Amino acid sequence: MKSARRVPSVLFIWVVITLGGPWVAAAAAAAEQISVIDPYVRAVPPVVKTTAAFLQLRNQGAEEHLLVGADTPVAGAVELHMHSAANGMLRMRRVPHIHLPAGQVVTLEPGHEHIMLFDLAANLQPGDQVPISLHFSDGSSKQVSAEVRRADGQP
Ligand SMILES: [Cu+2]
Repeated sequence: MKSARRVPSVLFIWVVITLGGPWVAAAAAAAEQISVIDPYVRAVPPVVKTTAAFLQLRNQGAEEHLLVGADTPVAGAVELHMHSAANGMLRMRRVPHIHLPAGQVVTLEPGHEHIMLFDLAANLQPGDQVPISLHFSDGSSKQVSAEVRRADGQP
C-alpha cells in the first residue's frame, strides 16, 4: 500500500516543478495556511433535500483569505450562507464570501454562517463521511471530510 500512495505525491511534485512558477506558488497559499477544525453536516429526514455543513477555519497565515465557495458530490448545489435577523425573523441569505482574518478562527455554526447544501443526492446517515471541497479567493482549494451528525449534536 505504501508504494501506491507514493505515486500521486511524486506526480504532484513533478507537476509543481514542471508547471511551477508564481501561479502555482500563489494558488497553494490559502489552502496551506487554513486548517479545518471539526467539519460536520447536519443529518436531515429523507424527505428533506437541503442541509448545511458547519466547521471552523483557522487562518494561520499573515494575510486575510476569503472562503469563496464549496462543493460536494452529495449535493446538486452549494452556497455560502449567513443568518440575519430581520423584523424578528431569522432569515438566511447567500453571501459571496466569508472573511478569514489572519491569525483567527472563524466558526461556521447553526444560526450564523454555514455552507448550504441543496438537492441532496442521497439520504445522509449519521456517521457518513461527506467529502467537501473548500475554495479560497486565491484559487486554491482544500478537501475535507465532514461527518454527518444529528441536529442535537449526537453522532
Ligand atoms: Cu442556509
